[in-house]
Amino acid sequence: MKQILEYGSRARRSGFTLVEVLVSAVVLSILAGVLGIAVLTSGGAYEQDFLNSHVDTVVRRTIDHVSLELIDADRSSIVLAPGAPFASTSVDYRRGQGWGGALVTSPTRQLRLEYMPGEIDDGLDNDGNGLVDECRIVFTPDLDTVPGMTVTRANWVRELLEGELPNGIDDNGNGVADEGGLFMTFDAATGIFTAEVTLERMTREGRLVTRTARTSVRVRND
Ligand SMILES: [Ca+2]
Ligand SMILES: [Ca+2]
Ligand SMILES: [Ca+2]
Ligand SMILES: [Ca+2]
Repeated sequence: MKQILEYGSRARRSGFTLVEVLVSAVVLSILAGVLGIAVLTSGGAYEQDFLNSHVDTVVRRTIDHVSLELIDADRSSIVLAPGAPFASTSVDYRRGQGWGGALVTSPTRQLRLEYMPGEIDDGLDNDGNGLVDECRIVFTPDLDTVPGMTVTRANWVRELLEGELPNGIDDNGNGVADEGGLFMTFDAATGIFTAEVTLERMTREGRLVTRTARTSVRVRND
């Protein structure tokens, strides 16, 4: 009997009590939770950084394309479509392509803002991507003979320019109310063409990434 008691006593000293096991389990679960949150947070931060960089790149590339298209246009061919509520979100123009006694121009080209496929103008996120009434910029290289041949130049363009709400008021203070996410002006007297574009994406955590780029060029051909 004495031997058995001594053996039992040694066993209790070298093993773990139920309380110790439970405490260890709780500590481990807390550590796992902290680690999980850290991983998720770093994943969210990575996605945010990626989208910041991506949207920066795309908005810059989009506005550069608009500049390159319009800088060589024939000034007399530029027609902006005012179309309320998206003031001047479409431009028709012909590019100068050389001289043959007079300026030789391209067929009519067009850049315009339109709603993304699957999205309609109803104040709702129809396609469930977190963005409401988002648009895209569509380029038509030959509006005269093949108007159906188009190229999408940018997706996820904001319906209205950054800072604007659809309320009939000039929220961002640029002198125009409710201007579109592709907003263009042309001053025929000076030949100055300007364009602004706002792109917007949403992270999986629901954070918006919004970027706007602007260009101003003097159209060469008058
Ligand atoms: Ca949407
Ligand atoms: Ca919609
Ligand atoms: Ca407004
Ligand atoms: Ca405005």
